[in-house]
Amino acid sequence: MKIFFYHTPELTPVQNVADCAIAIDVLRATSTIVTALSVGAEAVQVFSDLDKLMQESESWAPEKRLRAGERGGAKVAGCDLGNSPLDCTSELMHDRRLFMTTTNGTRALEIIQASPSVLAAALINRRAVVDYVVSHRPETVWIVGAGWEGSFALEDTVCAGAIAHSLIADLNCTLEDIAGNDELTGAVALYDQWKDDLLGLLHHASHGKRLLRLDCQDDLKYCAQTDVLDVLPIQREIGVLVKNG
Ligand code: 3SL
Repeated sequence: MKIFFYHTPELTPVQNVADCAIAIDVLRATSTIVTALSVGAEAVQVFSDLDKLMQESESWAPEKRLRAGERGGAKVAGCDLGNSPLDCTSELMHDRRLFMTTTNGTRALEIIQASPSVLAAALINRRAVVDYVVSHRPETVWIVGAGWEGSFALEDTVCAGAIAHSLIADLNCTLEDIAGNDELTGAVALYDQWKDDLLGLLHHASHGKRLLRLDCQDDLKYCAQTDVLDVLPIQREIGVLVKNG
């Protein structure tokens, strides 16, 4: 197995696909997707384009849908929700489809949607992602960070490192055996340095600081937790993620 990490959707190759592709947006899109499915959302359907989201969701009965829209960290006017995982209560989500667009995370999912196996990962569901990869043994794995508008993000990189770190232990191999590119080696080094203070790292991250300015300190605390939800979002049809199993 070879694992490649790409810091942003823009840096991800488009001419071929991996056997398994994993999108990460710790702050906060993939953390929100995992949480929404954990409390009973029927599915999460992702869009990079707000107009397309509005069009597609229009054909759903209002009691069966929710629209989540985020730009620049803030809720988009006309949507029911922004992008806080803490808004995902079972009362709200139960049996509804969450139609979602965010600045970067939904773009990361879109860029890998042609892969035969598309997963959404965050720190909160790292173990579920690792278990899937260990049991399916794909030959090539791409991990794609959402980043922020084309730039590197510490929180996505540390999560890629956390996934690789566990895979190395579970597959009983070395970093050299599985690292497909230098970015993955860098991600594992970042995780090794910060694994005991992930919340501290999120406070250093530029998007973490942006969210703190928007008063989202509880979101950071929530998203910094590791392995707390045994939920694996997997793409069932293009753009539609459901709970695996
Ligand atoms: O960029 C994104 O996709 C979002 O996750 C950003 S935010 O955390 O909702 O601000």
